[in-house]
Amino acid sequence: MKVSKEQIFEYNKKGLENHTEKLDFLAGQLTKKGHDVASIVSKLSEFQVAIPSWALGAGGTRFGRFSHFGEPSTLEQKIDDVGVLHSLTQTAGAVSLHIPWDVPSDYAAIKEKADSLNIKFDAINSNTFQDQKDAKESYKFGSLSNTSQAIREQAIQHNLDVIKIGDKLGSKSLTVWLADGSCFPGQNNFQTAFQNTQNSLIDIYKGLPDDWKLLIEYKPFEPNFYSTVIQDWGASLMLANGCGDKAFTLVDLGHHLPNSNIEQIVSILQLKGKLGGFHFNDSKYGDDDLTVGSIKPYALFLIFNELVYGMENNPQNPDLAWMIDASHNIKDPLEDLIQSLEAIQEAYAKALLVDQNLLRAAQEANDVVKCQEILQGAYRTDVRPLIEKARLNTGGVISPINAYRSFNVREELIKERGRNTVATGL
Ligand SMILES: [Mn+2]
Repeated sequence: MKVSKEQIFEYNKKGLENHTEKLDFLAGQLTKKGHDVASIVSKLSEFQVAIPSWALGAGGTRFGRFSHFGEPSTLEQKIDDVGVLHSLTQTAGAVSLHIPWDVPSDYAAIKEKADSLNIKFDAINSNTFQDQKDAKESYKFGSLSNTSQAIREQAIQHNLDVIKIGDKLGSKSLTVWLADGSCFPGQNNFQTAFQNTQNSLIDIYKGLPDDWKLLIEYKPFEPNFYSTVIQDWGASLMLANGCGDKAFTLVDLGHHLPNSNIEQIVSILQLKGKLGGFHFNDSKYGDDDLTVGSIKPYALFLIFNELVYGMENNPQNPDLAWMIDASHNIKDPLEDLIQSLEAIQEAYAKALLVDQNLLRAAQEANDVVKCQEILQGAYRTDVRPLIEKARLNTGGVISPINAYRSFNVREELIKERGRNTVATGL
């Protein structure tokens, strides 16, 4: 299934007049306020978010999984699906693979396919949170932190193998998320578990090519419910600092206890040059992996406001690896991802409308009311015409969900792949 340029052209014709009318009005208003509309639109066009390979199939819960039919069952098909997303939205120009779920059988063919669809290979993810078929050792009681040297060595070797796979595809970073921890008080010696993890990460770090980064992701709980070895940004940052300059903290929006101030976390990590990547999702209670922006869009905007500030003011922080880390079991996975991509772009566009000079002046004057007015003024702006324009400028469609449905993408995928396909992943 491929969406052709002709299809997109014909589709856009129908909505063009309405779009232009809305854009002209908004652009006029924004220009009067001193915004450079063309520059905002071009920043939106440039912003690319990686799609995790596992989100292309319906997500599961520990109670069950409902297939959405026509799911990709091979890596080739997963890349095809990202290609569909990218051709509609022009903002999904990268894929993030999970090993061992996505080991290519033919590297040249996979690279060629991705190139032809303008898809890059972003951060590659290792997996030591479940046992693999034929594995000698089990991760039941942890991987990089395990008390057994043989188990730690197996987990380290897996990460080194993942780096090699990523290197062949053009990835430039390895993301490590560990499920390691304990379910009951007394089960783990916290210090031993942390020190083992540090030493294991150093061994992995030594295997990184010079131009690679190691991204260390944290999460407070689940699947362990008493302690997690890398529980928060502080633990992640200590481990990254213990590895070296190429190691960074990765923030996943859903990996926080309720009401954590995530915008403050990303802000200070950028100040210290240690924010390596960001995973998007949304949640009501825990790591719910809900569609980005579906529950707390204002919180997402506040996070983006800090990310934009950091991108503009913190040259000491490297470019970030952006990835959606969400998937649900009752939506069409591709529609879910389109909604997430749109929510990300909306939050980004609104953050770009915050007048940083005006905000700084209000902060200096301790004008608390003005500070809030500036942030909420940007947030309340309907920026959708800007996003439509960014998509149109790069060959995408005005309205991705609407186009996806009118092109009958899912029906076509079911015709090609059948109803009983199941994507690899959780
Ligand atoms: Mn994540």
